[in-house]
Amino acid sequence: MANHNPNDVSIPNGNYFALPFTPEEAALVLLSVPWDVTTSYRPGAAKGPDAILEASPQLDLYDFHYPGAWRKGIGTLEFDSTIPYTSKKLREEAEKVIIHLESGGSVEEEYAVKKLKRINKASRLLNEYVYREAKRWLDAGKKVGLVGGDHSTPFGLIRAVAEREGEIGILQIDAHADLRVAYEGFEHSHASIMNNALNGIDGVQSLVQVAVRDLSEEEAQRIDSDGRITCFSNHILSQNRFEGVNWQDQCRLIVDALPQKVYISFDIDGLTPEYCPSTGTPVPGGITFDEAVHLLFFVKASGRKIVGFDLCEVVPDPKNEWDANVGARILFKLCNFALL
Ligand SMILES: [Mn+2]
Repeated sequence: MANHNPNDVSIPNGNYFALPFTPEEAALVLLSVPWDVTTSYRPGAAKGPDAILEASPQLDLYDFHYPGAWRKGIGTLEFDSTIPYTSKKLREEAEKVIIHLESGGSVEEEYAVKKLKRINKASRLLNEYVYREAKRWLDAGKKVGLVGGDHSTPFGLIRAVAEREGEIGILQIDAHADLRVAYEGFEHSHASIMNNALNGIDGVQSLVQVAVRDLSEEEAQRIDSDGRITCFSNHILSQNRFEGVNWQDQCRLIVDALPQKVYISFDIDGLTPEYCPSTGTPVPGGITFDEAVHLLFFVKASGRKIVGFDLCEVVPDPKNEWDANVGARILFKLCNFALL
């Protein structure tokens, strides 16, 4: 750290943003979870952490909201290197299940049952792993951020944070509601993370969704009937905008719906697709990069505490760095807001 000159060109060192901190020295640690077993449309989120890590040293460290926040330390955790292999292997199984369902098969047929059993068991093990890792570092007094992976990956982190903090609210920026019940038979589908958090984690007292714009009827009914959920859908946000409500006032409405302790779950597809062209399930509409950053700032400026966060569904394009570049910049803002 003593030798780190933030004005020099950063030399990649295997850490996010090429920062010089060990996890022990850092106030915040990042856990990479390269896992995308249940992605339904276009895989690749398992490659997100590596790509973001590789793109991140090109960022300049000056933060316009909180200059020097990084000096508190952002550490990069070693992760279980078998995760991407298990993910790849199980993805092949999951794809067979999806093809089976798409061609009229059911999740009750033995062909699917056996595969689903294996996949669901592995997903539970992954959740346990993330929970243990997160708990270990939370117990050491650190904040923990997770870099996915698909949107199923943060379950263990949300659980560990909620256990520690008591009642928390989740701010979810996402094109999808992720309230499916065992989507395609996968208990821990990327499309089920918020259903699983609300049903499976006691401390999660509220969910505030932003930019949701691709929704099943069942999910819409769930939003209407579950008093813990407030959805600022893309539809509502656009309508307000067209009627002249500015983004600052929309941020106030969103943040007012959150409790004091906020966990941020950032699915990159919540942004407009120009910022995440390669993500697994892109949807037109969404909020811009600047709007997302202002919303995060507003959470912090309201006096709320950011107790943890994840960034998921960043899929790199092998031919260009843009998706990873945007991901690295969102990740840096998440870290800096969480550090203060
Ligand atoms: Mn999602």
